[in-house]
Amino acid sequence: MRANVNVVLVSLLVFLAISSCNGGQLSPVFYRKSCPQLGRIVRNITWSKVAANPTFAAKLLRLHYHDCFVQGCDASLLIDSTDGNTAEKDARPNRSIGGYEVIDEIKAKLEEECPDIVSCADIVALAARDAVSYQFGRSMWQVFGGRKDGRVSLATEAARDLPSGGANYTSLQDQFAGLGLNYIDLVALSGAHTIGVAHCVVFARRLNFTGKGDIDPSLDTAYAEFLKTQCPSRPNPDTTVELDENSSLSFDSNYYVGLRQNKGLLGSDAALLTDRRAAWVARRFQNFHVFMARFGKSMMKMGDIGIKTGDDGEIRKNCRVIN
Ligand code: HEM
Ligand SMILES: *[C@@H]1O[C@H](CO)[C@@H](O)[C@H](O)[C@H]1NC(C)=O
Ligand SMILES: *[C@@H]1O[C@H](CO)[C@@H](O)[C@H](O)[C@H]1NC(C)=O
Ligand SMILES: *[C@@H]1O[C@H](CO)[C@@H](O)[C@H](O)[C@H]1NC(C)=O
Ligand SMILES: *[C@@H]1O[C@H](CO)[C@@H](O)[C@H](O)[C@H]1NC(C)=O
Ligand SMILES: CC(=O)N[C@H]1CO[C@H](CO)[C@@H](O)[C@@H]1O
Repeated sequence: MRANVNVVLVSLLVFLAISSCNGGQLSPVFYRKSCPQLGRIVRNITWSKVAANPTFAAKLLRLHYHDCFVQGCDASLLIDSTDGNTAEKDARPNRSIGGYEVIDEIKAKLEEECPDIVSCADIVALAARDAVSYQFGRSMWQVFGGRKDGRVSLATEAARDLPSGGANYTSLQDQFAGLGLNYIDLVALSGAHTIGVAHCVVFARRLNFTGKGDIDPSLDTAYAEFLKTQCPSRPNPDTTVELDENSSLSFDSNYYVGLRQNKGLLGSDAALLTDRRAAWVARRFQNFHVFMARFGKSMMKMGDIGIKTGDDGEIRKNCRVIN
């Protein structure tokens, strides 16, 4: 009798854990019958792309984030602008987004193997997971399927919905909360900045804080001097700096180590230390296993934002064009 109660309790907890992750709309077995080779195809192409060019990991991860934060995870970010419509991808915060060609290649292969079955939004979620996972040789979190592709993509919404690199803690927390993400998700997902780069213009203000050539007091002084050598006052607009110094190709917890030394590159990174609870979480995430477990969970929550199902969306044939 006691054992039965335990079984029921455990099943209930597992059920709650799963359903709280997907809002009940996405499924871990969504394509099991309709496209069983999906996982293998996405992983194969993503891994070979990242193996050939490790910077794709950051690009594909960021692609999924930008997609989900604007209009929900519906691949609206992949739509190309047309004569009458400036799409999300051409909005200012999107300028340095990349990885579209990887998604195109995966989609083309899937249209050969299971035509009209797999949404671009699900491909983006899978590719982000696989891009990060390549270095570990196994999938680091689960991706559920069932997202439909959206039919709208507007530059104005990208500018409104994506937090800026200079955002303070209050506005970051508000923007995340509006999407169902709490402060732990905010700290965990900011850890994505353990890979990739940022352009000088994004953090230039921290090196000339009040317009008198002074640096942002929340920035480590030696690090600020280093940044000034990388980003002179009129930098080449293409110049970039590693978000996680000396470790921008390795998905690890070094971001949190640097953050606590006031070497978070973006104002939004540094802002995490201005809140007591967030700073405490960031400290815990210096442990890679603690960070990674939560990062996967938060990615699943992020992958659940604004899901479109049924007639709210479509399965695009070409990820760049609405059917
Ligand atoms: C907390 C709010 C966030 C802000 C304000 C923010 C802002 C930025 C900015 C300004 C850049 C540099 C872009 C450039 O100069 O090219 C960047 C890069 C990046 N962001 Fe974020 N981000 C945030 C959250 C996230 C999240 C949630 C993810 C993914 C889960 C993410 C993943 C990345 C990656 C991987 C890069 C490097 C891209 C590359 O190297 O191509 N960011 N972010
Ligand atoms: C993986 O991709 C490569 C080339 O991109 C191809 O040669 C190989 O057959 C693929 N393997 C599987 C198992 O799909
Ligand atoms: C944070 O930024 C928002 C938006 O820019 C601003 O309205 C607010 O006053 C700022 N809060 C603090 C505490 O600086
Ligand atoms: C700092 O900003 C001010 C005002 O925008 C500008 O006049 C000055 O040249 C800048 N200084 C440096 C070192 O970039
Ligand atoms: C990164 O490497 C440079 C050169 O080796 C070194 O001076 C710097 O301290 C390193 N930064 C960190 C955070 O380890
Ligand atoms: C994919 C991409 O980079 N799209 C656009 C982002 O913004 C720049 C500059 O505004 C455009 O040149 C890109 O085509």
